Amino acid sequence: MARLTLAVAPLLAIIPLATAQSPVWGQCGGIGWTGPTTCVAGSTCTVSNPYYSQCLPNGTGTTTTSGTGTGGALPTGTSTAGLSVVALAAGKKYFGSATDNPELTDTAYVAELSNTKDFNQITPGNSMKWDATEPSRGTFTFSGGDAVVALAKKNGQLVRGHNCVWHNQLPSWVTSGNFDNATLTSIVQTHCSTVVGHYKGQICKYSPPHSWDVINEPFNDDGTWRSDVFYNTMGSSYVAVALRAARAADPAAKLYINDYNIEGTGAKSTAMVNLVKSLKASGVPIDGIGVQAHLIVGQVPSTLQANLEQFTALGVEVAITELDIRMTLPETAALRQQQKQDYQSVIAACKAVAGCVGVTIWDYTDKYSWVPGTFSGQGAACPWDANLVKKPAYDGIVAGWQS
Ligand code: 9MR
Repeated sequence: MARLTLAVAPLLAIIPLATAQSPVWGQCGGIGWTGPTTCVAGSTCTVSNPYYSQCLPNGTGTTTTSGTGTGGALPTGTSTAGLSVVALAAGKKYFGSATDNPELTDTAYVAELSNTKDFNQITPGNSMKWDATEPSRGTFTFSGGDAVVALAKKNGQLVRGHNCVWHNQLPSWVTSGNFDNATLTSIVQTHCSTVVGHYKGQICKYSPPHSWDVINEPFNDDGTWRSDVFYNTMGSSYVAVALRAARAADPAAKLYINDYNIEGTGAKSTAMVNLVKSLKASGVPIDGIGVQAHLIVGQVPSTLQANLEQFTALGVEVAITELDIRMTLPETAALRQQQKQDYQSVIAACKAVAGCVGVTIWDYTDKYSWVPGTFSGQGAACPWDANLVKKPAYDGIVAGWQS
């Protein structure tokens, strides 16, 4: 339990403490933290992420933890409809969550992740990436990805494969190999065909990846190509090379290009439209555009639905692949209510677009969200809080599918 309640403070007073209490805003927990794990009066130890807990001041609308998992004074979600139940009722294929291997030892977390009324799809957050699957050239390791697929199979959940080619989480043998075009082309082919081939599905409704983010984040925000080892060595040809290799390795998988900041119309979305058009014109296999949707409370783009429509008009499906909606901490009741509206808007946009096949949230609980570790002072982006209590966002998702 990373959160400590002030209600147990009197009990702690009789326990000899090896260390002093942390000050307001001080660290009070997290993996590897050996300092104090209690906070001075007037503040509460609150989980930001598995690596960092912080003493946040009380009385400012923060989750003044009760230790009972009720989310304190903040409003919570009340619906019991089931997020995938309502998504399927709306004609979609899935509602899912990202997950990650270290989280799979958390029994309470896994129990909810395995609740197929909420999630009939999961995405491995890290364990199918290049650094995990081909840490040295030609040596493939699938244990992490296999564990996620095994869980999905046990639960009867779909899997989205994530990902084959990305500028990030690349081993240095790829980034620093100084390969020429022909050699890197062969490396990309081998990587994508081996990884996608490993997870190739039989004719089976569940568990084998039913879609793959073959290409992840190819563009800069202004719509120009991202300068990475693939583009710098192969030009834009790496996209077709990877897609063709993936198609050959698993002809049944839906092949996606996935990116962020392509939720609304704009230069980056236009670049995606143009790329998909040119791939289709050249006969390169492409089935879908993944819209990550790492959004900010109060800032859901008003052109989201129109943008999804311009994507599906190209003859591909779309999916919301990594949805979360972050806020500047501390959480307040008002922010939670706005977040509920924002989740509802995103889901309603997917619902309204026939070719939007499903939505995946980028983990379901703030306990394991990537946000606080990347955006300082921000978080609370997921529909469940760090105590695995549903927030109003849950009800917003249900309302979106039922709109
Ligand atoms: O959730 C992932 C996190 O655990 C990793 O530290 C991070 C490293 O880059 O990648 C996160 O997932 C990213 C995803 O693969 C692609 N889109 C952005 C996601 C959030 O950073």
